[in-house]
Amino acid sequence: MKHDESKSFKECALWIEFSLVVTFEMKFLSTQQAANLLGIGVSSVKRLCDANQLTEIRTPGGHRRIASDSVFEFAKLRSIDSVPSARNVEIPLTSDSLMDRLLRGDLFSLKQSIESLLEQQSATKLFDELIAPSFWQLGKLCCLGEMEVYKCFMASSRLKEILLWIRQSVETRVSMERLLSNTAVTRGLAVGACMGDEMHDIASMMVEIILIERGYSTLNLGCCVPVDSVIRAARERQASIVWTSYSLLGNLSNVVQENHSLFSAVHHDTHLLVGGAALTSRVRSLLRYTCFLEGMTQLSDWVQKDTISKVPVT
Ligand code: B12
Repeated sequence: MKHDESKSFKECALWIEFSLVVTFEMKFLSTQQAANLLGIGVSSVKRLCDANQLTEIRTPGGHRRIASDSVFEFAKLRSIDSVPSARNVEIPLTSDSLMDRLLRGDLFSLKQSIESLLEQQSATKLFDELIAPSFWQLGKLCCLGEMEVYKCFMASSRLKEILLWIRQSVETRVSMERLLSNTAVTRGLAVGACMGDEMHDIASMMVEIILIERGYSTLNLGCCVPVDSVIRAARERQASIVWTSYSLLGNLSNVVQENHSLFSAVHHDTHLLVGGAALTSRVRSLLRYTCFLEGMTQLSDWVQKDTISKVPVT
């Protein structure tokens, strides 16, 4: 009750502020002003303009100006549509809007959008076609100095929170399915780690989710893991898969050495799956592994083939 009252007070305040700005101050707003009023990001405002949901004109210099009454109408329509405030506007999930929302810390509504997306399409597509490209773009902006590097840390840790949440819900779904079909067995254990100095562990978290979804139990050791620990975990737990991911190669000869010890220690009983943008064809020619995979869709296909090849021929 208390929560609702404070929420409606906040909404009223927002609307009063909104109406004052719209009525007395201006007819056209900058994209930033429209974004502030709607509680969304600038790139989302631009997308709404492109989708003709907001009316825009262009200044002689080519900048967008948004008609304030179209912003007003948009916010009003959205709140009538049982959306409690203009802040909760459902924006289509694209790699731009995803990054926008991660940077704004809009995790609650982002989770809602991801949840509805995962009802229509696979996690592999979400990972390969939305999340990965939005982080590549973020990397480019940081390199060009157009984005503060601390924002990259911020977006990454928020994404990791979302990935943990996806993992949790995939795990729950898989164990429910197992319970309903009365099958307690998994396809085996997969052990994963980013080794050496590697702390880019987002792709590795995605691998874990896809493997859980495909019926494996997993042990993700995280990042900066010494190769000996990976070997021990794989052997003691009799892993059928070990996965590693490489975004940044520090010392190439160390990376090659670690990879060779891992491969020779486990390859008799275990598939070594590797991936990551740092594994160029030259680097790959120096490494030993069962399979190099470019993304989650390829991983999913590989798992499928691996299972088919294990089906006994009668
Ligand atoms: C996010 C990020 C960070 C975050 C990492 C957070 C985290 N916990 O992961 C933070 C801010 C901490 C960071 C730090 C650094 N970073 Co950084 N970072 C990035 C960034 C922007 C995104 C990486 C990412 O997570 N992408 C999302 C994933 C999903 O995409 P992906 O890795 O390509 O994976 C896809 C496929 O390759 C494949 N895949 C990958 N691995 C695997 C494994 C398997 C088994 C399978 C099946 C598939 C698979 O599937 C994925 C989905 O399609 C990249 C830019 C870029 N272009 O990648 C730079 C980047 C990787 N970072 C870079 C650098 C240099 C650094 C720092 C050294 C910066 C600094 N000066 O401090 C440090 C180093 C930290 C360290 N010791 O490792 C460079 C590396 C350059 C290089 N190759 O030599 C990059 C490329 C940026 C750049 N253009 O310069 N970084």
